[in-house]
Amino acid sequence: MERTLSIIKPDGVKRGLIGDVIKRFESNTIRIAAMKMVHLTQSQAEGFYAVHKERPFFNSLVAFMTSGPIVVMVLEGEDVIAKNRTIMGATNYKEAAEGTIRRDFATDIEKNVVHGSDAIETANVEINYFFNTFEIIS
Ligand code: IDP
Ligand code: MG
Repeated sequence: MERTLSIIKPDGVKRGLIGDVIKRFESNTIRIAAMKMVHLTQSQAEGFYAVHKERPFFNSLVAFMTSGPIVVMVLEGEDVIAKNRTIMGATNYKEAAEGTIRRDFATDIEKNVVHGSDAIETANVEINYFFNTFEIIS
């Protein structure tokens, strides 16, 4: 059993897509093991996206991620890291497969509705960034 971090980004929350996103996880036999809504500060967003700090879009990404509340979740299931990435679709919604969250809802390469961890190591780091042991329901 694997765990991954999922975020419904500020565009998804503002546009009323929380239910749509969660429905796609639950209908794909992914279990929500933890969930909360937070509004990131600048330093919290910079810390979360630290791996991207040299990228040209970093400042814009941080501004976007602090522009409103986000919903942060721990997803649990078999092969859930890859499975979530498949359900999300490609970073650029124009390249995302039919029926993925980003293809159906994203409006911009940056404002792409959801985040998902990309590997076991990053999933662990990202889950621990937002949740302590007592907040994750086994
Ligand atoms: P991912 O979210 O699909 O894993 P990453 O490459 O890790 O994609 O990028 C993190 C986030 O940074 C993306 O989800 C998106 O919001 C933003 N981003 C990535 N590439 C670009 C870009 O070329 N322009 C603007 N924003 C970008
Ligand atoms: Mg990524």
